[in-house]
Amino acid sequence: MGNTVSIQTKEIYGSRSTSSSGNGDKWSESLQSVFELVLESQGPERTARLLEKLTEKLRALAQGTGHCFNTPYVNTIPPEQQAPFPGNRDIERRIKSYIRWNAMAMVVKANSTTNVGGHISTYASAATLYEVAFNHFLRGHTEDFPGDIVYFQGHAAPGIYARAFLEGRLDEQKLQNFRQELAGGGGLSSYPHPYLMPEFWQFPTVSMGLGPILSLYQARFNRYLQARGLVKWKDEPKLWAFLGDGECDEPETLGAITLGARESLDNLIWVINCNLQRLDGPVRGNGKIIQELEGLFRGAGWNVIKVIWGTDWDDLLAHDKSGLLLRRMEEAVDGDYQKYSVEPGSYTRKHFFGKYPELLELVNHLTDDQIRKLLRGGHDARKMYAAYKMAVEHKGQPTVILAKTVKGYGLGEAGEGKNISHQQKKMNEKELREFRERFNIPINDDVIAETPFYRPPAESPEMKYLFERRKALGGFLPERKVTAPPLDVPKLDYFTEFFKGSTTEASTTMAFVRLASVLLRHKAVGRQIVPIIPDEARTFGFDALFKDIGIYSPKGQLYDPVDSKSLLYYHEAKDGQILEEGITEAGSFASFIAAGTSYATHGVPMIPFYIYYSMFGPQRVGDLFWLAGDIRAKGFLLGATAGRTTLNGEGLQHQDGHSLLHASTIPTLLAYDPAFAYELAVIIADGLCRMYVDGEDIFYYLSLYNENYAMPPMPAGVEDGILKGLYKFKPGPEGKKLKAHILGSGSIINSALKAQEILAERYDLSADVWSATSYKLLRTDALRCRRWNMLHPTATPKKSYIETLLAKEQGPFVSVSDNIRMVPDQIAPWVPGGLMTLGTDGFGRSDTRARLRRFFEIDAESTVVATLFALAEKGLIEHQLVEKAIKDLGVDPETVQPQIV
Ligand SMILES: Cc1ncc(C[n+]2csc(CCOP(=O)(O)OP(=O)(O)O)c2C)c(N)n1
Ligand SMILES: [Mg+2]
Repeated sequence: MGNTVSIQTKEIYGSRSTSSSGNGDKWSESLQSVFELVLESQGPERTARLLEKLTEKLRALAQGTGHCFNTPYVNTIPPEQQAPFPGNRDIERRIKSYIRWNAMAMVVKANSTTNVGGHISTYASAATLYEVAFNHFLRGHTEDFPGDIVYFQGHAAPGIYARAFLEGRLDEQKLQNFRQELAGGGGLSSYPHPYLMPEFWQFPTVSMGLGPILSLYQARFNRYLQARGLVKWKDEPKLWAFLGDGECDEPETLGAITLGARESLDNLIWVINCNLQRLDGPVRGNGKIIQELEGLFRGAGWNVIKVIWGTDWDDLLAHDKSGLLLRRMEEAVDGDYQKYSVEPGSYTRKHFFGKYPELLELVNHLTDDQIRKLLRGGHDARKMYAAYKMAVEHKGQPTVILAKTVKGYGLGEAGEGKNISHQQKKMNEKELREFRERFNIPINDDVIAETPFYRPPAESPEMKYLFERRKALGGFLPERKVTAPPLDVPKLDYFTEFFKGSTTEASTTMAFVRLASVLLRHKAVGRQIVPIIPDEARTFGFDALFKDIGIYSPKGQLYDPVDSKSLLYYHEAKDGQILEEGITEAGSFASFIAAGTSYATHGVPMIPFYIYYSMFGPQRVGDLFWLAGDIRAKGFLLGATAGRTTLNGEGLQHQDGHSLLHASTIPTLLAYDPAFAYELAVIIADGLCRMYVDGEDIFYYLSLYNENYAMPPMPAGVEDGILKGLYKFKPGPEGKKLKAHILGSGSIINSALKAQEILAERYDLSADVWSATSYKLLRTDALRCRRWNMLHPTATPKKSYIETLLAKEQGPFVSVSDNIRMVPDQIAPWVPGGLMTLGTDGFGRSDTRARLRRFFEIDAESTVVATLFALAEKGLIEHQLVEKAIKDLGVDPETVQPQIV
């Protein structure tokens, strides 16, 4: 990769006779003459290589001479190397204009009667980027081609809808109801949301930064599927991600780009719309976003194609004998360029060209209006076509295209290039007329104020062309089609070893690793499993799988691993099954999403098991969790080493007691907190069936703990309770005076069981111990019933599972878990007589489990005290007995409570 010095066209450099500084520097002039001679005789590519070599030598001599990852501020593709545009420019321009109009009309119309918002200026700046791609590059799904994968920039959605309207895929009523999804006849979602438009959108993108990272890991997942022989494509699909320049400030956008080069993802193309603006103002007013991004991407090993200037500028550059035009281009900052896009041509003449008299001469032949219309590269279909062509043909590296545009292009006074452009959603009649004139939209004066949609007649050349192009490219985009066959998932009896229990102590994490290895051997689903880990396999015991199934690496293993003689050696393989992502929860989650949506993206159902430190789950990458619901991902998330006190030594930043609450906020995520190996097996077996046989678009979160204890055998008939969220695990002894119930979950069920013994032995109390596997599911079921009862007030009321289950029980209810109290509190309204909750609210800290559990008051003794207090509160025992228990059990009533404000 030539990333030190780049050579531009002969037009730029070839005819220069004086040094660009013009200060008579002899050395500079001599170098310039030699350079021109070499260029003349050797051509640009060889000259570039020679210069690179010389620069390397110079660096060796002068330490600290920095690398330069930038090329001059001109197009990467010189005019003479530009592929000719094969389309009909006039027709394409007209189609694009109609789409522009409809996209604008959709937003203006919606906001004339509602306040639903919408964006005009993003698509206005990106129209050419999209249209050239739609007419010439983006390939649809056909019988023998899976279709290219396209991430559309969220705020450009109106333009994508407008095109689908011309294509006849969306009707006028749908457009009319843009952002009014609950209106009669249905509407269109604000942004790309597969959850809301499951046959249209494939990839949610509007939370900025998520589209880019998803596309990267999706590109790599496509390679993974091929390497493992799970798909066989004659022609590999390309992945296109259309992004904003402001979006590049999100760490998720750029944080993983080295993956693209490291794994040679030449199936990936990013198109960054560099309109120089974000929402409030310029992206880099005092600098140049294109140059900054170029440096970053080149440094990360990407192929970078800059499309800065339109064709009109080629001529000016070719006639610039002084080199001053390039210099002026380099000098002006993005804040200046933004101003040139809003001011008249006379301003640009004076302030841009006017800085050097030679440049004024260069544009003498142009009127102010012509100067104003000098196109930026991203608005020139010919330039964009050449860039895309180069990108799709490029081998060995991903490509990023940096296309310079104007935000709100074509909106004129209504918001072209202005700082308020992003928010513009209304246009007055005068502005509408100007827009119509500028883009030649055949709409009459008498109706223009109503901003009617425009679709050319079916037999018009535009419509014929549009359909012909899409037909040639295989069909329409975007389109979400689910074709995956159901999987022959294992039935419950496949997991019998987990139902027998074991006297050898084990944690639920260990049970999960065992279960995963059993599943990996299953003939129908074993190959579909995608284990994903962010560098914690050895913590969880997942390294046991390294040897057998290998870690995916496109290069295989080029070295002899230091631990090659060990059973758990670090085994990389070209067809490895594990995705070992390194320390990136965002990247790992992106892989989870790629695998979990493979049923829809590729028609190949894959089953991701993503295991990670639970603290670095939704708290760290919550937005991706939310997106997983939107995109209808399936699979299992395993939050390992969960529990504020169960993970004891790691302290405040690691000890998680709230992931289950976060997980409860995701509508399609089933959140479980299993205590025993058999619960894990029942939940996973059911999940496999619901997701991969019944076709439910749901996904699972399971807490896993690292505390070892004997795993009990499964009591009879508890499967349904496990799945619904609660069942009686161990009834208290018969013949006691008092009765109570303790709901335990995860490894803290052991506190409940020990409390059960103490209560029986010392306080003549029989406490039933229940395993609460999912407070979330209990709550949603109860809410559902309550709503139904409210809306059917005279019908026989429905009873939720929890109400039915607890109705016949006597005595108070206490819950104890290694999570904050809000997790069990979710069911409090439906527990007869209320719920006394113990939990780990407050920051964690390092200590022994025993001390931490006493500190957070979730150990057996604290549970006993809480149970007795609950009885006292109900008047069933004297408060003095509680005080006695506090003393007897050595609980200090005056210790400081964990801080919660
Ligand atoms: C994570 C996130 N933060 C903030 C926003 C709000 N937002 C929407 S668009 C926008 C500006 C986008 O600028 P840019 O990426 O340059 O896109 P352009 O519209 O200019 O093409 C912002 C801040 C968002 N959608 N997502
Ligand atoms: Mg922008």
